[in-house]
Amino acid sequence: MTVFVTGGAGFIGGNFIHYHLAQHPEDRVVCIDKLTYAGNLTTLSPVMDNPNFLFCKLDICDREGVFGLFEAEKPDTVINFAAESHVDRSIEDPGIFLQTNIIGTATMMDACRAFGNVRYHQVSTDEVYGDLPLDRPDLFFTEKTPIHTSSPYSSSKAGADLLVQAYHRTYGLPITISRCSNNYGPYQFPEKLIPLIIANCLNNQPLPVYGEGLNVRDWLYVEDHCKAIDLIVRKGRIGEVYNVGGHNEMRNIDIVKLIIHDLRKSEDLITFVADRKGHDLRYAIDPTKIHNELGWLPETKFQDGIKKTIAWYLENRNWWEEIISGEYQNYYQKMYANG
Ligand code: NAD
Ligand code: TDX
Repeated sequence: MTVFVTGGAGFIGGNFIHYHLAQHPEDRVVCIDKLTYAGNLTTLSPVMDNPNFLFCKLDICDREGVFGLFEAEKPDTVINFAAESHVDRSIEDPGIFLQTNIIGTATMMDACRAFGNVRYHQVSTDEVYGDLPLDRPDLFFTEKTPIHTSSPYSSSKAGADLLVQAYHRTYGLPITISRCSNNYGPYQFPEKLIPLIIANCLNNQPLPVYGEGLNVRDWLYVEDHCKAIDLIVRKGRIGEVYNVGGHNEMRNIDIVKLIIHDLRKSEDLITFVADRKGHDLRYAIDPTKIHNELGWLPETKFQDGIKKTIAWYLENRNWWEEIISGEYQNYYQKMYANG
């Protein structure tokens, strides 16, 4: 089987490629990635020499390039991870989010249709459901929760998600969709909360916490997300949406303190900064459907996953130091200057 993985030089796509080649060594994996600021070829260096792996630098919005690659490689399955993924960047400049997340998704599905209705999986997000109130711990997102977005990022992901459902209903494209909660683990770009806090702790820099740090996220170790996607692609029902989440809700401030204590740093590093505009209060996934239908359950407990993640950032300083010393510095200065 030949699998196209878009966005494979990024955090989750990169972890997925490592997982897939280890679990299914008989498959051929072709990675399509534009190598934006978030793409990093070092993440893929362990598999670059694998004869069953091919890397292709390509924009998923480049119709001609995408159709050419389908013609040459004849994929059986496409898994679309490629996206602009950072909420704060979408608030600064939404345009590229609409382009990559919506037009890019349509382009990949058009190619799937043109080459014999290729099996397509969309990596969506729990952010399409908007948020839940902090004082209603009894409420969770199910697959039936209405789409109700807050940021340009989540709106662009919701647009893509709906388009995927439309291609199934209108053209019969064989699709599935996963909507996952917040991931953490190796190879996550240090603009996101957990790697940002680890990197700043290690450099004794202030730790920026938005608002009062009371917003709640439902954290899942990235490998558990990869397992869920692999299961859905192989055994999921065509046309269906599956929520993926770990029942592991935590307040941002508690995550920050946990990392501080693990690294034996001081809570004095915590700096409360201006809140994110439109900041979602709480995400919480109900994963009953994927559990009942496909037997999926998260395997990594947060206490273990966060230790593994911190150890990875300690052992792979080159990977993230190279990022934070480059162009990313300009972004960081702009975003956190008035903290
Ligand atoms: P990421 O930003 O780390 O990686 C995105 C990758 O996509 C990068 O390698 C980038 O170069 C590539 N890319 C961007 N635009 C492209 C384009 N036009 N053409 C080809 N490649 C392009 O993102 P991530 O955190 O790994 O997220 C992957 C997917 O999972 C996204 O679709 C995101 O919406 C979804 N998701 C993420 C989380 C999370 O917690 N990170 C949770 C749920 C869902
Ligand atoms: O410096 C910070 N300080 C802070 O308090 C940053 C970067 C974040 N935060 C807060 C905002 C959120 O409440 O931490 C929480 C997590 O923030 P992010 O890591 O930016 O993730 P989030 O906005 O929750 O979105 C993530 O989960 C869903 C991914 O980035 C998305 O791609 C995914 O769809």
